[in-house]
Amino acid sequence: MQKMEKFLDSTSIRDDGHALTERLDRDGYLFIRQLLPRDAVVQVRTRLLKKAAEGGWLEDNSLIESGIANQDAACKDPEEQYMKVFRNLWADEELHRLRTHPAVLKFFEGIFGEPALAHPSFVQRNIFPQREDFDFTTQPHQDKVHIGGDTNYAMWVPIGDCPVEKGSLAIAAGSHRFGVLDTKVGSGAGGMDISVPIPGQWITGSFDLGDALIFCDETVHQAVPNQTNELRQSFDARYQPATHAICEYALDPYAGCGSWEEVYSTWNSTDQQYYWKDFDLKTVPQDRSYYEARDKMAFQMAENGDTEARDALLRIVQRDKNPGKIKKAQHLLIELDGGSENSVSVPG
Ligand SMILES: O=C(O)CCC(=O)C(=O)O
Repeated sequence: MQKMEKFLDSTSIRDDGHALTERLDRDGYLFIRQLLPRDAVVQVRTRLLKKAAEGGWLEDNSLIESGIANQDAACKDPEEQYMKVFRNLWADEELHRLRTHPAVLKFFEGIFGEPALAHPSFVQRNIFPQREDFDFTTQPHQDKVHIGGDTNYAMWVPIGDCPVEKGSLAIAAGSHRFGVLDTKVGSGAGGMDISVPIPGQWITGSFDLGDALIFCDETVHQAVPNQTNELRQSFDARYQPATHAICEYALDPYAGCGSWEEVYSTWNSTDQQYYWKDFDLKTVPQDRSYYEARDKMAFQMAENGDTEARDALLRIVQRDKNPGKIKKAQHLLIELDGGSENSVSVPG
């Protein structure tokens, strides 16, 4: 693993919106200790580990709370094997309420100087340990190409203590000042990796329960490999001033997780359901140009037998609205997998 410096700790200025904004503009990130109450994170950790165990992701002969991964079940988003278990984790009502916790909204309101909107869509991640036969970690990327809308800020929170070797997030500090960088097909977020030299200085650090990392949508970031034997669980949510434009797509549940009605049918309480409908939101369509470029490259690569195109093709099958592209991606996946249709998930 490449050697990185440590995050600058901004906890001492957490109540000073002006100082936070200045630092965010300068470095592209903020690291805040105990932004979320420890107990609230512990509660979500317990619930998600139980669901992970039920899905076969944890080692049979170990305590659930230790979170030891069952390496035979190692898988990743967007594989169907992953999605089957993941949907239940993503829908968790206490997880949803953690990202709209009053302490978090107050923190962002201090920065924005107006009410903060938490995007309805967010990501929950489960990263299996790195092994010879399973090696997946999030590659360097910027969120802007995926999230769209006006400038928004991510908050990354590990659901459990996360020493660097468990796969912490790393930030290229200062990289947000260079605009949107070129991408290529890859296994990173949205099946895209950055294809040009990355500006800024890579930094990372260990997280205790409740610590949070905030960064803007043009800050390049990646995860370091999970070198423990535990499942690394985290969530990343996005926040913006409520009066700014939000991409329509950010109002939907995470891709592959069904409709809001389906998600909410699993909840015991209506607290926080459809909370964004209380805002007078300005929406903009998704800028699909980055995905269209990715898909063109992925089709070409797959036609040349390059299996690196696989994740991008799976994403087309699962998420694209164009039936012609879906059919083509399904066909190429079958060819890449040597004629097996088992691994191709067809959107419902
Ligand atoms: O948790 C990870 O591995 C990646 C997180 C990420 O890419 C994000 O927060 O935007």
